[in-house]
Amino acid sequence: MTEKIEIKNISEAARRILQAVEKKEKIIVYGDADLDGVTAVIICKESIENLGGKVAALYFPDREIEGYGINKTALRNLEKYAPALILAVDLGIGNFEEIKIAKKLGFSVVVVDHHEILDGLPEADVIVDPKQPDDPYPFKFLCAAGLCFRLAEKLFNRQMSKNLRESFAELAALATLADMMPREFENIDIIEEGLRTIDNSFRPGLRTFFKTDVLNLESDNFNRRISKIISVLNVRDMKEGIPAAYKLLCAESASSAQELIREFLIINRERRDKIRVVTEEIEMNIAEKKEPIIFEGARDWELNLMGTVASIICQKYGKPTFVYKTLEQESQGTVRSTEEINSVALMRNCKDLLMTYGGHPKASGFRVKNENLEKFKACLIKNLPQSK
Ligand SMILES: [Mn+2]
Repeated sequence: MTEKIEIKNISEAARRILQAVEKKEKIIVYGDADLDGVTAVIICKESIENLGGKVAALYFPDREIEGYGINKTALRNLEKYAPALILAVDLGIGNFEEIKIAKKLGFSVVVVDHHEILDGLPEADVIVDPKQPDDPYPFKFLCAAGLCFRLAEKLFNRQMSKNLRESFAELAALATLADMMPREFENIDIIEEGLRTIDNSFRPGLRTFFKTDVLNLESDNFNRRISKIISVLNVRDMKEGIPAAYKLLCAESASSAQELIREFLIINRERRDKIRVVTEEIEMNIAEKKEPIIFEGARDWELNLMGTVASIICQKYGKPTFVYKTLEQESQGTVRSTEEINSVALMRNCKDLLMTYGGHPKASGFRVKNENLEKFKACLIKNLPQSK
């Protein structure tokens, strides 16, 4: 039998985590606060616990306050756990400086990410990211939860219980859909496997969507229900460092799950109104401009709306769209781009003007000092691939 090609370093990551479990090292699971990150964190946390390990802390950076990824505020908050193993999921691949600091503080760092590789790799102990140029694994488009599902398979070495596997597949399926990964190859398998059991999920936070009329759906269209579930789970609400989606997916009873869902539906409605206001403001701003990109920001926009707003504008106008919130010293922004223009590659041309940047070709982000905003915009326009 031929040896199956593996995702680069996935066995190494599993080995390092198992070692931490065995030696009773403290483990911190550190993930992005979006649905992909949250589900990736849950898969890792429950894997470690089922293997007899202890998770000392979970950490989700608050984008409004700390920004994206591993950041200095977070490291200051986590310093008290060192020495410990940080398992960073759905982020980390662009955190060169921060991972260096983490290592100095006494942390080991394992990164499981699926974002674009920037200029080289951070100095983490183990890096799993299928976008690494020398990763032989043929499929490059697993979401972070999908990668963690594969990592869990390694951790359990075919001894994963049926229940656990079903539950992880459900989470990975939702994340694959929510992160809008291409529906091809392995992703199709994950989606099919996960959606097969989701209506009977052992998680009250999922089962409740099917067993009650909490969504108020007149029709019983399965696909509509799934996209409704994802929109509820996508609610950007963070309390005491825990994202809403985590609370719901880990809810312990049907009644608490129902209560949370009702709360999130209200938050989502308010959010939709806010999105409409910002979108209209941008459309007025750009009405007179004839620029090849859309580059708009303000001080009073909420950072957590920027992604959705940028998606709407980008789709409507067909131009790379940079939407940012201006803070005291710097601006933080979200990018949505067209099929033709890789936003990460475009920003790479301007990286000297940026504090950080990264993400996916069609969806990414950046941080820039306010004094460099205009230069950054000019640089982007200058570096646009010439079309037609
Ligand atoms: Mn992701």
